[in-house]
Amino acid sequence: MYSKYVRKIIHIDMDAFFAAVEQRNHPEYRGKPLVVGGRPDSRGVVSTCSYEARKFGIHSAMPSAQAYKLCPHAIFVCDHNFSDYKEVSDQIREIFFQYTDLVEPLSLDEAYLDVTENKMGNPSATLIAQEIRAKIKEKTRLTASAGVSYNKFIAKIASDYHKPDGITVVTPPEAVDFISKLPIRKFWGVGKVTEKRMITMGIKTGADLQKFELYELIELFGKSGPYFYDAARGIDNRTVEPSHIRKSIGRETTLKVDITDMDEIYRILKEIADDIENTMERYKALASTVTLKVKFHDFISVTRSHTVEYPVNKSGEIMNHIWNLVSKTEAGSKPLRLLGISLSGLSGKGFSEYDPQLKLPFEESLDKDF
Ligand code: TTP
Ligand code: MG
Repeated sequence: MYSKYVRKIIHIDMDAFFAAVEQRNHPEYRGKPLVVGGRPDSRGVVSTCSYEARKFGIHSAMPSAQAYKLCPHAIFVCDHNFSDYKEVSDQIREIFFQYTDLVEPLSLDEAYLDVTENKMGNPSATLIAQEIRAKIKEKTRLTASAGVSYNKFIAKIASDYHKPDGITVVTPPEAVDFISKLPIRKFWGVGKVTEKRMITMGIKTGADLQKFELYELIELFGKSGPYFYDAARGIDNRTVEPSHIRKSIGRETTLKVDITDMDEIYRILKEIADDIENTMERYKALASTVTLKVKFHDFISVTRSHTVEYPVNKSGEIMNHIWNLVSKTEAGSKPLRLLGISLSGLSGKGFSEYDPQLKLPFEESLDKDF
């Protein structure tokens, strides 16, 4: 038995979510490679794909054209049936709330639950997770995977461990061993760039990370150092936050070819700003900080932020600030491969309500380093 202060956290994540909904709704799609996302003849990317398609190497955020090359006979669903996905999302959420009010949705198909104390008075988080998975299957005819542990970090990684339709339980005594086997990419905050850097330092797995002293990790990774130190030891005290308050609204685009032309840079940023204006409108939000992100051809990313005197939400206003920030980078001389804008310091009605629409395919790579 563990101390009563040990928390019981479940992370639930639906399997191949959009693709699974399509296969459920269209029996003729079942058992086949299926891609949901942009058209293969466009610059669009894959939102997700069925497990049959994953065997061909297709994955989220990959250009649809590349997915087509890998598997020309795959079924491409390019019109999003968003209301179907939202309906399932509401159904699973209703199931979560039967157990606890401490539910933190991360996206349409994914949530953390703190079941340390739960409405059923059930002391076993593992049994609760199994019940939830069974109820989801019964109600939606779709499968979900679950991770059960004593903190968010491990529960989330665990839910991925026996996907699809699996459950993984990691108890406190098992945690350090579990983490030692993880590829470094699995750690939250490790995107492509950090992964590359870590690998050059010989850090490939959790075990490698565990060898570093706290001061060494601070030297190497600055303010992320203490986070990596704790994570490697299975320490994560973040609480499950019931209402997921959006902290930023942003969008980024990886360009088809690297560019230096300032007119072209302006045009693309304006397109992004227009898109963000629409989202801000939906949220009825205003933002006090405007951030530009650029990634150069050598994969070096730079962000520049500006906190504005008068909060903004219109594309024109956003562009005024962004264009100023562009001049503080090497854009124009050094070839660019990615452009992004993000607004934070949000205020106003509506924005605090989680909006899954933000995780649609045109939102390209969800770079964890941003
Ligand atoms: P995920 O849970 O990341 O993926 P998934 O449910 O499709 O597959 P898995 O079995 O590995 O969990 O994302 C949930 C949904 O969010 C996914 O079905 C489609 C959407 N999505 C995008 O639109 N763009 C993306 O880049 C990602 C990662 C997901
Ligand atoms: Mg999922």
